[in-house]
Amino acid sequence: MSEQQVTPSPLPARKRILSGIQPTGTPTLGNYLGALRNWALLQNSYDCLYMVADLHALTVREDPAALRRNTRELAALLLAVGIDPQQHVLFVQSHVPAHTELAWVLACNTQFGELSRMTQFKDKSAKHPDNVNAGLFTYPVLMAADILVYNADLVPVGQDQTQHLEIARDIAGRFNGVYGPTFTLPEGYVPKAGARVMSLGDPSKKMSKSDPNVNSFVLLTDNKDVILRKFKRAVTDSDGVVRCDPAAKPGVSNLMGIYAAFTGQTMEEVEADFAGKGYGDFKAAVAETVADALAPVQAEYARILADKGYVDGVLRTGAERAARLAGRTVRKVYRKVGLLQLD
Ligand code: AQP
Repeated sequence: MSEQQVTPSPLPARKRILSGIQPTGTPTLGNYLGALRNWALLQNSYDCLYMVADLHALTVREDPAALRRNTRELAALLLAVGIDPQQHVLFVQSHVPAHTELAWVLACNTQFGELSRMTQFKDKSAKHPDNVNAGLFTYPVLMAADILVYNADLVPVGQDQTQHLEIARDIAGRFNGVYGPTFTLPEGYVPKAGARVMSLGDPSKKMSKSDPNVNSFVLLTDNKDVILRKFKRAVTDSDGVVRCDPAAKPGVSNLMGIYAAFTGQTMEEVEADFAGKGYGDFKAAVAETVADALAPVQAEYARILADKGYVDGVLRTGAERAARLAGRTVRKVYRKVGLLQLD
């Protein structure tokens, strides 16, 4: 055999993706279809950083014990949907101080006017008029820091978050202009199958885990009976035909979207399958499909959550790896803006 070693040519560097989810409660079917299911798939093509965004959750008053519990449970759920902590990085935002360190510098490079135009600030302050705090206002700066601190190339965004990505790009571009090339300008990544799931109680609103109406959402941890009951009560219309028409039939169209997201069917195929059948049969079929799809995730979740030491170990390693990447950016930024660094 020849002594000569064959050096494999290096693989092309993969693009980096960052995404986060707030531990404001148990994720819903909306979080799953709109984000988590895609997060697992993206791991095949990108280097992924996934974070439990606990600092963002503080913009709304959270019960401290619930926040702590939700944070660990959410990490366990992310592992259960298939996030691979060996190949990718899974961490909790507050475990990596570089996010808040960078956020301050970025805040000093963000204009009051641009933050005042953010629609989410207007929406959330209307929703919580008794707690319009400064964190709610500067939230987009922290989000920009989350993205820029890792020089993420891509950020999966839903329609409601495009404004946040825009402001992150604006801040990065401005900083690069003043201090020289520092940050990668992140692009939005629109997932191929990124269904927006609407509330079961009011299909004009998105399904949200913090909705006070528990019948408006399906939680990823709901058992089959609960899922069947919630879909049975879902708001539809009086015309009794399973047909997709989001403007005239938002409730039925939403249920069709959920069904199609799991079966992989087109809306036409769903319509054909339920032609001549009533809403009762249709809702039961949607509920069965959802419950069957969630069952393996739920079993895996229970198994992982039972091993608290494992979950915490994953988060500790994830924080160390994230901090190494993020620390480099913060040091560079501190140097560029003129903060004295000691040898
Ligand atoms: N209804 C939805 N349909 C599709 N995608 C959704 N996402 C949220 N709701 C839907 C996506 O889930 C990811 C994580 O969201 P988040 O928890 O960080 O914040 P959110 O968007 O505010 O989600 P919720 O459930 O509505 O939380 P609360 O009630 O706390 O405000 C994001 O990618 C989001 O697009």
